[in-house]
Amino acid sequence: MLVDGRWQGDWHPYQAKDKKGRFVRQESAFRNWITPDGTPGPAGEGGFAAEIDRYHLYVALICPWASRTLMARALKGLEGVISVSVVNPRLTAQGWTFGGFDGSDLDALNGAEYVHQIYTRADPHYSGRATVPVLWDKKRQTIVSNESADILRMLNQSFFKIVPSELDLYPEALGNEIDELNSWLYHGLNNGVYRAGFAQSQAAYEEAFDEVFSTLERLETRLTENGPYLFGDQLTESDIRLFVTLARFDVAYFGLFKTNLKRIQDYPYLLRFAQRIYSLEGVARTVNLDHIKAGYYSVKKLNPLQIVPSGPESVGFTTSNSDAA
Ligand SMILES: N[C@@H](CCC(=O)N[C@@H](CS)C(=O)NCC(=O)O)C(=O)O
Repeated sequence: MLVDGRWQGDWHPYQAKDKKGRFVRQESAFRNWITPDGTPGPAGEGGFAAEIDRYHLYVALICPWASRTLMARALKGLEGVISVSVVNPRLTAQGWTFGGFDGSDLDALNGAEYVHQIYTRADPHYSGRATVPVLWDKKRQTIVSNESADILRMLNQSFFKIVPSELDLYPEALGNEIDELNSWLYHGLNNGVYRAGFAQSQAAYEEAFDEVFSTLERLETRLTENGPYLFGDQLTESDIRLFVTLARFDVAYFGLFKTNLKRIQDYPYLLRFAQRIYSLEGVARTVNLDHIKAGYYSVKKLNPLQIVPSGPESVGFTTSNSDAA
C-alpha cells in the first residue's frame, strides 16, 4: 500500500481485521462523479462532464468490483466512449502491474508500470491501497473515482446524451429496493466470500460461510419465484453485482476461499441466471477465467506455493477464453 505517496513493499491482504479476526475492507478515497454537464454528483467535486474519449478505466479481470464497471460499460454501449487498460492478474509486491500476461495491457495512457503510480500521479501524498477499478480523467489528469459502486451508477446515468440507451440499470421507481437488495447481497455474498476467505479465526470463517450459503439460498428462492432477473423482467445493477460473484464462485471461491458447501452449478436458477447474463451482448468479453484463476490463486497468504488448479472443467455456463477481453 501507499503511505504518504510512498509504496510500502510488505503488502499483504490480511492488514485490516477486527478484534474477532474478521476481514475489514478499506473505504475508497476518490469519490467524484461524472455527470452529464459536470455539476457535482452525490459526492466529491464538480468538473467531470460526460464526454467522448475523456475517461479511462483501469481494471483487473480477476476483480469482481472492477468487472462490474466493465459490464456496465459494455451493456450501456460505452466501449467506444471510455477506454480501458487491463492489468496483469497476479497481485505482486508492487501491487497491480501492467503487461506480460495473455489478455493484459501495457499502460499506453500514463506509461505506468504499477497501478500505485496512477494514484500518486493523482495525489502525490496518497495513503491507502492502490485498488482497481480506477476511473481516470485524461483531461484533468486525475482520478475521478476508485469506488466501483459509484462508477457503475455513473456509467448508467451520465452518458445518455452521448450514447442513448434503452437500458436503465437503476430505475428511479426501484431505487430503494435496489439499494436494499445490494446491501444484503454485498454483505452476504459479494463481500461474504472474501470474509470467509480472509477470515483469521475459525469462528469468523464459519460465520461468513453460513452467511454466504444462506444468501445463495435466498437468491435461488427469489429467482425461482420471480425471475429471470432479481427484479423480474428488469435488468438492474443488482444483477451485475450478483453475476460477478457467481462467475468467480466455482472457479476460485469454492476452493481458495473454502466456500465449499455447494457450487453455483448446484443451484438451477442461479446457474440459469448466470447463463442468461453471460449471453448478453458484450458481457462474455468481461469474463476471463484464466485471469480469475491466476489472480486468486496467486494470493500467497492463502496459497503459499501459488499452484493454480487445473479444474474445474466447466463453470456450467458457456465460456470461451477467445471471447474474453
Ligand atoms: N471499494 C473498492 C474495492 C476494490 C478492491 O478491493 N479491489 C481489489 C481487487 S478485487 C484490489 O485492487 N486490491 C488491491 C489491494 O488491496 O492492494 C471498489 O469496489 O471499487
